[in-house]
Amino acid sequence: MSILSRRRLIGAGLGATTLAATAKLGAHYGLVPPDWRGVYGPGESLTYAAQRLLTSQSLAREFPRSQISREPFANPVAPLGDDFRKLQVAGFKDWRIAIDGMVDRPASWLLADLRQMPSRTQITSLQCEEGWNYIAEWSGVPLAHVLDVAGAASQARYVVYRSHQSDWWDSIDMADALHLQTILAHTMNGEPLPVPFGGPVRLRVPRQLGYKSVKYVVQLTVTDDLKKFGQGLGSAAPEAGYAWYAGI
Ligand SMILES: Nc1nc2c(c(=O)[nH]1)N[C@H]1C(S)=C(S)[C@@H](COP(=O)(O)O)O[C@H]1N2
Ligand SMILES: [Mo]
Repeated sequence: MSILSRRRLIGAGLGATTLAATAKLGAHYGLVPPDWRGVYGPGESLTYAAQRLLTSQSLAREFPRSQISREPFANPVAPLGDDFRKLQVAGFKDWRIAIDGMVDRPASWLLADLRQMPSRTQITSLQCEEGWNYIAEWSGVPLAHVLDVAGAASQARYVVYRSHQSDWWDSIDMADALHLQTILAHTMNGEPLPVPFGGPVRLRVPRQLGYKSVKYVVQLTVTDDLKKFGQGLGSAAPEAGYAWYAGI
């Protein structure tokens, strides 16, 4: 994109001439979030388009060890059910993560496979939309690595991810999916990721609010179209009134 058209897009937003004009430009550049028709739709489009243009490569803040929270807060989750318990009792040795959709090599990996893959360690903050946050060290496989191993298509635009908790699913665009801080975290503060924090594996998306860091991930689907999933809003979050794009 040329600097001039960048200015045009940002200028349209900052001048707030009309949100409709921004939405139109956003659509032209493929920067319209899937939930833009909601009550806050035009505003969300503006945030998403502006952040994507200005910060698509930027890093979420990383902290020194001394800043790790002594008492990280595990936000309670709905009961996990018997299937989950069985897997847990067996030490998650049969836990699988599948990848499908627009990939050359669909796969289903065991947790042990994941633990063999390259890993990145980062000390970042988890920020809930309700205002609290904590800092912890997470290690896991960069999502970019598994996308590479599976051979994600170059036309892919999003990765949809699902939890073992069937009502929890979300998606991110390729800028976040390929971002080096987006990891399938299996380790927290040097220990196997505890169940209350999403163990055995959660997707950590530190550039977005906590709800995008879905716990108990079992499936990744690469796609170019979010309309096919759920109500077509890209995530369970907008179905409950939260924004699909939750950049911080
Ligand atoms: N599967 C699943 N993932 C989830 C949730 C959940 O209830 N179920 N809660 C989300 C919300 S709202 C937040 S703020 C964070 C909380 O992460 P924490 O328990 O590590 O604090 O997890 C997110 N991921
Ligand atoms: Mo949250």
